[in-house]
Amino acid sequence: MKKILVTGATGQIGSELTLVLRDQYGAENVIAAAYNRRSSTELPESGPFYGIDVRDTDSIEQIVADHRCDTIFHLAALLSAVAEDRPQEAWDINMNGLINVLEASRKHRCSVFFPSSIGAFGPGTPANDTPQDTMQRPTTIYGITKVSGELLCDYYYRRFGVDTRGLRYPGLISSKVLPGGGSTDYAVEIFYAALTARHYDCFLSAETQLDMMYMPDAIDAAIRLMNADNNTLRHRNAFNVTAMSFTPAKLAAEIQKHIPDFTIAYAIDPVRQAIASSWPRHMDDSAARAEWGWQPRFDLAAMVRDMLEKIAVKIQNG
Ligand code: AKB
Repeated sequence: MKKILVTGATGQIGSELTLVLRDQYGAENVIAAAYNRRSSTELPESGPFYGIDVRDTDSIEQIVADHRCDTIFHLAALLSAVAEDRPQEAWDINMNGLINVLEASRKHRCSVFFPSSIGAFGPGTPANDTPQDTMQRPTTIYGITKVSGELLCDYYYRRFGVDTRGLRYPGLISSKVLPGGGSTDYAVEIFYAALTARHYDCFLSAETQLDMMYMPDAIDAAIRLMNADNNTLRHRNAFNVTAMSFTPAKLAAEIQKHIPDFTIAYAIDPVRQAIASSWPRHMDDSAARAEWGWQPRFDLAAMVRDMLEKIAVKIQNG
């Protein structure tokens, strides 16, 4: 049976991934670690939980050694908008956290999952059908840490044989957890606004087109990649993956099919707009499909239907 450590376990991906892994592998075999231990009661109550700072080398190594972990999902990181506000801290957390995890993995022979992002691309990258292997010159500190992370994971695989694997996630949409400081957060906020105020002021322009994915697909992709046959992987660390690609206007129109009196207006945040405008509109994810069978389940219509149902229940229950 696998022994898994999840860092950033109380974050946007971690909160859901940890519970799915506990279901699949047994609660005692999935160790959750997070900086903010008070932001979840579900995780500490359902299995082993540690409050740690990923920049602290010793505490990561201690957990890996004590629990004899063989796999690490390293999710702890600052997202794009908050990283732009605190660039030095973003470099410190995103890069030193990763190297600590890679070092612990080298010493204890763990496999590592590292989430990269559409943020690893920049304005010089082809924006449509962005190839798997292409120019990467991001202009944000978040993107710089993601490209560096991809390269560092490649290096640990080639130099030390650490089984590192990763995905370039698009904007992620979850009915359970609010995102914290990303440039694609509008695609979650809009549902709460639609169901409560029937109106949303969007911080990106109507025509800003970006790749997106519903969280069940994002979790399935991470687990599927980590379980893929090593011999079929040619890219390993930074697979383009997408499930849908839309603009705020298109998302609003889809919501209006369910809530006809919903309205949207645009109050553009120049920082998040500049970040989003530097990212691809639609990635080519054929390498992920060919090498390990990536196949999303949710398109725009299915995601909107499910989000509205689930968030309505959440709002009703307070
Ligand atoms: C962000 O907006 O920072 C993230 C991402 C696309 O990586 N959602």
